[in-house]
Amino acid sequence: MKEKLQAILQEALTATQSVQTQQEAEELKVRYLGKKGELTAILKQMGSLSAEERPVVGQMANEVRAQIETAVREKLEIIKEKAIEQKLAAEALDITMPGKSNKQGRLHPLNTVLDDLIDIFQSMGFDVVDGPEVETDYYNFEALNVPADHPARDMQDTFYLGENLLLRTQTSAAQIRTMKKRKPPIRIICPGRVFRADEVDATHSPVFHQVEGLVVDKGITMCDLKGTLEQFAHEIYGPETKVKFRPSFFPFTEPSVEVDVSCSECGGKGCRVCKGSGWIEILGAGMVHPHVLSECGIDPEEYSGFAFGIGLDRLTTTRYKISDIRLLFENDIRFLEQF
Ligand code: 2U9
Repeated sequence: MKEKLQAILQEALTATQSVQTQQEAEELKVRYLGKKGELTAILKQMGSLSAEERPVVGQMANEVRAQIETAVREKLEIIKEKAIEQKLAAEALDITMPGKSNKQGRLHPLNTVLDDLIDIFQSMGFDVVDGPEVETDYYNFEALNVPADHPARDMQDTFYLGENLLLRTQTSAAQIRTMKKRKPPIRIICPGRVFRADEVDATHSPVFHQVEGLVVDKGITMCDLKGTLEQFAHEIYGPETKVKFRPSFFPFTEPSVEVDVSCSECGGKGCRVCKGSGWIEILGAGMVHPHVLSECGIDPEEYSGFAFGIGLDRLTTTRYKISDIRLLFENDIRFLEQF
C-alpha cells in the first residue's frame, strides 16, 4: 500500500507539471483527491491493514494528500499570474501616442452669409418664407408676367420635369403664393435653392441660391426700395460703401434696376476683384409690375410694391474671395475647414 501511495504521489506531481489551465488543475484535484479519486480508493482499503500499519499508512496518506494539494495550489497560482500578465500585455496603453482630437462642426460659408442677410432684413421687419423647389409653369413664369416666348422658358435655360412642372428658376414663385394667401402689408424675404440649365464654370452652377425680397403696401415708392437696399449694402459692406442704381429690365418689375456697390477691395479705384471698374453688381430689383399684383388679387391702383433678388453664391464668393463657385458645392473638407 505504501508503494501504491508513493506511485500516486509521483503520478499526481508529474501530471500537475503539465497542467495548463485552471480547469485542468481542478480536474486533476478531483481525479486524485475527490470522493471517487485514487487516494480515497486506497484509503478505503485501510481496514485490511494491521493495527500497527494503519496509523503509519494513514499518516503517509495525509502527507501525500497535503503534497498533492500544495502542488495543485502552486500550479493554480502560476496559472492565475500568467493570465493576469497576458491580460495586462493585451491591454497595454501606449501613452506616448498622439491624441485624437474631435473635429468641430461649423457653418457652411453660404449659411453664414445667409444668416447675416436674414438678421439684416428681419431687423427691418421682414418675415422669412419658404416654398417648394418643384414648381408649376404658372407660379414660376406666368404669374410673374414672363411671356410665353421669353428665353428663360426655353428648355435650354429651365429644367422641365413635365409639360407643366419644373425646377424653380427663382424663388419669386414662393412670394406669389404668399401674396395670394396674405393681404398687404407684406414684407417678406424668401431664401432658397434655384436651378438653371447653365453650363458649369467658375461663375456658373446649375444649382445656386437666391434671397428674394418683396414689400407690398399702400404708397410704396422707389424711395423705399432705394432706402432699404442702401441700408442692406451698408450693413453688409460697411457704411462708407457707395451704392449705384442702374436702369435695367425684368418682366416682373417696372421700372427695374441693377444695384452696384463700390468695390470693398480697392475702395473704387479698380482692381482684379471688380475687373478694373471700381464697382461690383450685387442685386437686381424694381417696382412690382402691376400685372403681377393684379394676378395675385391685389389692386395695383390701391397698392404698390418693390422686389429684389440677391445672388447668395456671388455675395459669398466676393466676401471670402473664393475664386470658383464650384467650391461651394463640392463639400471638400479642406475647403470648408477654412471658414
Ligand atoms: C415678385 C415680383 C418680383 C425679384 C427680382 C431680380 C430683380 C434679380 C437676380 C439676382 C441675381 C437673379 O440670382 S440672380 O441671378 N434677380 O435681378 N429679382 S427683381 O422680383 C420679384 C419677386 C417676386 C412677386
